Amino acid sequence: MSGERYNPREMEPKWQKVWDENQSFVSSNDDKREPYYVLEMFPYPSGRIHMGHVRNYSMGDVVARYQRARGKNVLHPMGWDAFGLPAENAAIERKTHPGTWTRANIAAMKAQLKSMGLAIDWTREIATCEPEYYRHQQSMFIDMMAAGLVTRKQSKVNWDPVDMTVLANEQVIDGRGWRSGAVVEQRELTQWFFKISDFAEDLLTGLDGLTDWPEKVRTMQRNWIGKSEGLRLLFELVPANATAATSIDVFTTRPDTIFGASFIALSPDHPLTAELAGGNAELAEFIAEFRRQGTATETLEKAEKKGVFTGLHVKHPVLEGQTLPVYAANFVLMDYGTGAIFGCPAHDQRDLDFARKYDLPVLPVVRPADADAGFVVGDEAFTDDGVIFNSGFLDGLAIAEAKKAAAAHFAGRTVDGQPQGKVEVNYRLRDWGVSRQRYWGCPIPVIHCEVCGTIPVPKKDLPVVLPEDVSFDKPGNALDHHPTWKHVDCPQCGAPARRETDTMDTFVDSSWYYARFTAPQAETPTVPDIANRWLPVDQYIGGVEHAILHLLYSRYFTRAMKATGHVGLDEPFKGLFTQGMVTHETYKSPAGEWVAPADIVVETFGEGRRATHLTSGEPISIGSIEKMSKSKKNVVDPDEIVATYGADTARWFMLSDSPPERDVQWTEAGVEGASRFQQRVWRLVGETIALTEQSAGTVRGSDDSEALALRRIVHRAVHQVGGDIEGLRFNRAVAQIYELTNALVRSAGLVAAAPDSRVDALAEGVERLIQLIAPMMPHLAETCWEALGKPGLVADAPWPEVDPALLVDDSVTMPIQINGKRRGEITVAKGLPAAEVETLVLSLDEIVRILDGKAPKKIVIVPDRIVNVVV
Ligand code: ANZ
Ligand code: ZN
Repeated sequence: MSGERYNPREMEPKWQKVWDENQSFVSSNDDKREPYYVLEMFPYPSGRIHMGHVRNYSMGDVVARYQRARGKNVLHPMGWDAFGLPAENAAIERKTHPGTWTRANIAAMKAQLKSMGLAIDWTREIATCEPEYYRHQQSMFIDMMAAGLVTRKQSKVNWDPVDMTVLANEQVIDGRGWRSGAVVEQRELTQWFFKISDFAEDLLTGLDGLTDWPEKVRTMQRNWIGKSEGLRLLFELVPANATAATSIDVFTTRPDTIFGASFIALSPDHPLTAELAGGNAELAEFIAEFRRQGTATETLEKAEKKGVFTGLHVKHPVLEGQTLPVYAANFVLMDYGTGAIFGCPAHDQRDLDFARKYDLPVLPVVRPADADAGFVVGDEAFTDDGVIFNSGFLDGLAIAEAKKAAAAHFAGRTVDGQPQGKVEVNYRLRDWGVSRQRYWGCPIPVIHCEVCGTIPVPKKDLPVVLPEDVSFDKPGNALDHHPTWKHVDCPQCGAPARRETDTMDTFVDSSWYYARFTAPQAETPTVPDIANRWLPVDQYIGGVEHAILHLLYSRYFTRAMKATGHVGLDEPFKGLFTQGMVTHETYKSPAGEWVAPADIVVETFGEGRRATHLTSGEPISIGSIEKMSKSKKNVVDPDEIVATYGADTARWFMLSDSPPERDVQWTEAGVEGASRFQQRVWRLVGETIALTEQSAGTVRGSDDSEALALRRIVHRAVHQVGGDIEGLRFNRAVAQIYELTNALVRSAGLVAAAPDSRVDALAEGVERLIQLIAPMMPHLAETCWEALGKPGLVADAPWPEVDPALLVDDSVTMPIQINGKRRGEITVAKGLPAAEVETLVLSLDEIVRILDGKAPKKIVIVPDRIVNVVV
């Protein structure tokens, strides 16, 4: 075998077949070994895998293979997040069915994933678009309805007035419908919600226990839940009979700034605003404009702060005889707090912008601790900590104390027969609207009957299956347009009734798939005993773009499944890892068009690099390094990489270059380096086999400190690579393996020069090396394992044992001086007593030669330090 190059194209399919036939990665629910569940976020079947997938799945695969070798019963499944809008768009473009497109994509991507040699239990594969999956989701929806976790309420949707249809957020481009180009409006529709806000506090405190999650993800979730403790404060309208209401209820987190209040602002959606708009054309126009603008948080934050005076005033709650004007303002949202605020421009930037525009007073009431009473605010609100001033009974207090004092003050007063101030906790987290007016999603299993109302589909009638014969000729919800599908008899009274035509947000599908994997063929959504044994997922790996919604929804859904008896736990993911992106240089033609890496050649000259177009020969400019994306064409196709270099090379490179949480730059040189390493390992194995054969039957040297040194290196590498994989420091594991390989190659050279001395240590070391690379380059490892004559598959071999004695570096090297001159050195065990060191020194060839038969006059030994011989 030696001398032949390793051929991944031949070996990779071979081993994939062997693993398949042996069912190597099929995990049993009855296995008594300790379970370990590793999961990568399942892909959307867009058509082809990209390098980001390769990186993500390579990491998960290393963990899966490593934990298997550690003797765990590993669950490592794969599935498809298969519902969603792109399939409908493809159906429109290609005149096909969304299911046809989706299933073809799944087949193509599955073949690609298989070519990567992933240790996946494909018997557990699920696709969320199949009735075998979504029937269980419907069943849980019904359970959740019964448990009071689901509600129906009015909510805003994007409405395309030309196509007469609801649009998904992605279908609104710069405020216009993607197909009609019409300006999108906001409309109120009755929609289905999961009452996730009931779980706000629990989802928040639960984060404290997720210590194996990145801190930044926990922070993002905390901010998203957005707990704020504040005060509900009533402001009396003057005169009292100006409107039907007699007071305005605001929510504030800063009651300490009440003396700095200069206006009240209502949301354009506030009922009082609507009431007043009846007699106020300017206000009515303002509301209409606000509705057109949309309520995406980003739009709101960027939009200029604007408002309209309503004509109303309220009594200043602490300054006798003064009043505050009431505005309607575009930066106050109806669905937070009470939809009304008091504005304190000196200490809130939005209020300040607003006050400057409408010439309202800016009265500072908090000053920096080192400022005096002359402190004023310019264009920037003062929002830091400080001392209260200009504030009557609050003067001199710190903010926290002033908040308490203000709360106590208003609790003791009444407006409209109620306490003027009430302490209240608010959460930014809104209920989860799951209704989508789209075809390609899980039908909401509900029937609307004129007599009985809205009733769940009886479980025996599940699944509610999507009709196959749909047309996408008309814009909007093809399910709703279907001629017959929605017409059913009421399961309760038998009268003609109507099916719900909303389908579920695809985030619902991905909120419980990890639980379904534990019993993917079960007749119930889960088998609780089995789910509880596998869950929580020990290690979840995916992109940071899912840090908020997917992970929060999954955490909620697990709680909802617990409440309905489907699982017995709260938190689905024990460990979370968010990997960085794969980047690549960008290239542009002289005409300014993006050019793909595959279409160019790059030459290096000295320090510089020059790119030219492969076919046209045009000079190509080399641009910045960006996340791989189709729009910039800076992508490399995993299929091509696998065809050229093999899957192992791609996997190795994805793991090697940067820490896994950071971005990794794909370069030609990098892949080639990985490929060369593969050949180097293969050559080393060949040499080792030859050396072992040559030395068979020869007598090994006894005292062999070189062999011991090599064994130390090997055991240390085994130890460290294991630790690095457990800590998900794949790049460090790779670096350790490189070092080990270097040491083994060096040692093989020495053994070849002086046969038979260290050959056993070398053989042991190479065997270990193969085990260490097996999680990362599994095909190469199997090939080497077989060549080394090891029985079975390396995929089934236990992780090598480490001899702890070989881990501690317990030797010291002591210089030997003869008559004050350094003449040699000796390596001995640390702390070896002087008498024993003396014996060893006197037996050294060199010393024997120098002494030439005479006894030394004196030997002085400082243990672990130095040997002095006087002759
Ligand atoms: C007076 C005040 C003075 C405020 C001050 C801030 C600074 P968080 O912490 O995010 O909960 N607010 C209340 N409801 C609002 C709504 N529906 N739309 C927009 N803004 C709203 O923010 C709470 C603060 O945001 C509240 O405290 C209120 O303004 C504003 F120097 O009240 B504050
Ligand atoms: Zn009925």
